[in-house]
Amino acid sequence: MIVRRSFTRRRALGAAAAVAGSGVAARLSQLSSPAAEAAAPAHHHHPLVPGSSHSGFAHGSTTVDPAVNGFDPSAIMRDFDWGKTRRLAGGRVLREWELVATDKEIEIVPGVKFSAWTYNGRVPGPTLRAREGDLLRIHFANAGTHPHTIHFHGIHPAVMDGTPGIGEEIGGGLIDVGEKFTYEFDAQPFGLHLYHCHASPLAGHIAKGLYGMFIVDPPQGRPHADELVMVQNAFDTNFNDDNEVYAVNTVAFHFMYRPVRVKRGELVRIYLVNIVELDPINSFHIHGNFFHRFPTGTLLSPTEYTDTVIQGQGQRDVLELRFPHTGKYMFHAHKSEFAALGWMGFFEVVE
Ligand SMILES: [Cu+2]
Repeated sequence: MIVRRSFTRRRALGAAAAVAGSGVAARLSQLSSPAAEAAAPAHHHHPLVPGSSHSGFAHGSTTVDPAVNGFDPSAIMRDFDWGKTRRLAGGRVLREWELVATDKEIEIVPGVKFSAWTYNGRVPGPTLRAREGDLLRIHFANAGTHPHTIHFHGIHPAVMDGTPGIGEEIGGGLIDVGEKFTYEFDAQPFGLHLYHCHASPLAGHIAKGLYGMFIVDPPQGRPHADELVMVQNAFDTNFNDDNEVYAVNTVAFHFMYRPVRVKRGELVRIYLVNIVELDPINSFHIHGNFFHRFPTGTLLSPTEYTDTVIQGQGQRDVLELRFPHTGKYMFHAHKSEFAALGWMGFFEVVE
């Protein structure tokens, strides 16, 4: 008789062979021998050393074909949606977006599917970007199979908050299947924010993929830079209230195979958000470089010069750096367990 134990990342990855019935375990162990190492307490070597004999990445595995999902984590990194704009009488800029919630199966590791709920068919949703003081209208349509909302971080009237039970008198609050609502508010304050569904159970709706980045630029803008979007996310593939797959922009290990190419000496600005459910913290660490940290992006001077940042859920930071040397540098969660389960990648610094 075959006893099938449920697949949990903490106990099963170290013995992936014992759970061969689980596609996730099999795929992850195939992709990543460091995962197995991280889960095995007897091992003490660093699981993240690229090219070491313990690294499983050079064995022909690759990332998910972007054509499968209809979105590409690399493209998302430099994709900013400024909306449809027009100038109002008085000179103010109006920005408008259409966001549609849909159910969609996505692939988060080659061979591992996840039944997601999405904004506009992608996880994370589009990175909405505005300038402080703009008037914003987000036309939301719920084409999914559950009631949803869009809850924006920022400063706005209660009825525009996307919270169930609030704003129902004007058609807001929870937006039923087939219903629509337009959120309208001013872009403020400048900084790095986010949006996500606020239907309950909240953890369930966020974990399914209904979130995205919301950037408000300061009125005077920020210095020109190569700007990168990094949404730290994770997936509970078997609904056991524990994540099995971690990533930046959804596809585990994607940036191991498609390094983020940047220019030596050029200013790089990273918009970093943690939206991971079910874990209290996440983190970002870069090898061989240091960055300036602007918490929430709401002040124009950095508060820290470091190489690691810890974030709770919903926390975000703007990070700025210049790479003085060419070459490949890892970035990964300095929560090694998450790194081993997909949250790691490379910068490739070129002349
Ligand atoms: Cu929802």
